[in-house]
Amino acid sequence: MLNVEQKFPRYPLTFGPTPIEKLERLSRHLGGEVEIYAKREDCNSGLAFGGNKVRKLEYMVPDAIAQNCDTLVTIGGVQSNHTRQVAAVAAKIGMKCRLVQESWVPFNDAVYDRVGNILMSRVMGAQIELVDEGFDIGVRESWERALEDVKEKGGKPYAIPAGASDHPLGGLGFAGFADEVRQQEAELGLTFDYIIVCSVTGSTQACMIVGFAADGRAQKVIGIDASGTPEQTRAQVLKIAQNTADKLELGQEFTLDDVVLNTDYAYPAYGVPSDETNDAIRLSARLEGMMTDPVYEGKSMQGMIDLVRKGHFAKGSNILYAHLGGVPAINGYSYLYRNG
Ligand code: 5PA
Repeated sequence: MLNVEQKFPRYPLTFGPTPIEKLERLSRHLGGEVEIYAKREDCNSGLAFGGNKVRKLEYMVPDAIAQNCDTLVTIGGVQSNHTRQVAAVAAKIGMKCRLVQESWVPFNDAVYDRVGNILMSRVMGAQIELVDEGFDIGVRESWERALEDVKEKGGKPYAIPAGASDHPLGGLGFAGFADEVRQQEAELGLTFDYIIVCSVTGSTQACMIVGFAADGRAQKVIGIDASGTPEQTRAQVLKIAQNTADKLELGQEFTLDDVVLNTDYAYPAYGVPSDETNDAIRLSARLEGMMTDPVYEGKSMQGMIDLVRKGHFAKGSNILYAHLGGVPAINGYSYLYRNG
């Protein structure tokens, strides 16, 4: 047990452990040689549809409160799930929210900047600035300017980087994930041989790696890159894994070998689904009633389906698909799915 909660203060924003659901019909459809389960992080909170950022923010909120901050300031694409979750958390804890939303995705649906995540962030009262800059998970000038602007206007900003990842506390939220899964494995009477996770800003995968390393499963965490800039994502995953292990005083060294990041499914670009991504979205929706999005989870779903079909997993394997949320963005792709 990493006992993250005993070492760092956590502000509860989630419902508790997320359910694990068997995807029976998808498993059978793919030949029945492996059993597929989904861990429903997409159902983790009542805060504006939840998702993977809420776990991370649970460890940042106590820090923001301790520093007497009054405004959460973060950054993402126009249909960022992360910014929507920060807006919801700010509302919940009574802080203001300032969002920089850049043109990370070369996609031009007429309603792209009006629906889904950005719609909810506006309704929740966030102050939103649209900036015409391309995709980059690193530190952005636009975000630094927003932080300065809050200060100039007499506010006290709390800086949350893209995806709540490259932050001293960014890895803590998912460090406890593996312990939670182990507990559920004991209840289900099985062990997961592989964990599939979509990766972009990196802290979700990073801390799954840290948690599953405890029983030798670090390399069983299969990241599916959705960034299209995998070298940056891979480096950030390793950096956050190491920082988090150090913070938790695990005395453990991680190397690039521990970071399994499959780069085969991010095409054609960040935020743009391929035909195969769309097929995967439709397949899991039609067999399981489980919605995934065209930016992240559709790509990891596509990756998992493709790897099963290619026989990548040994017969009898149990596979855990981490569903990290993100469905609201699908509204920004309304024309693409006009016929289903
Ligand atoms: C996101 C990220 P990491 O960024 O922790 O690697 O997680 C990838 C990921 N699935 C996976 C969903 C639904 C996600 O939203 N979203 C970002 C956003 O701005 O929403 C940080 C990119």
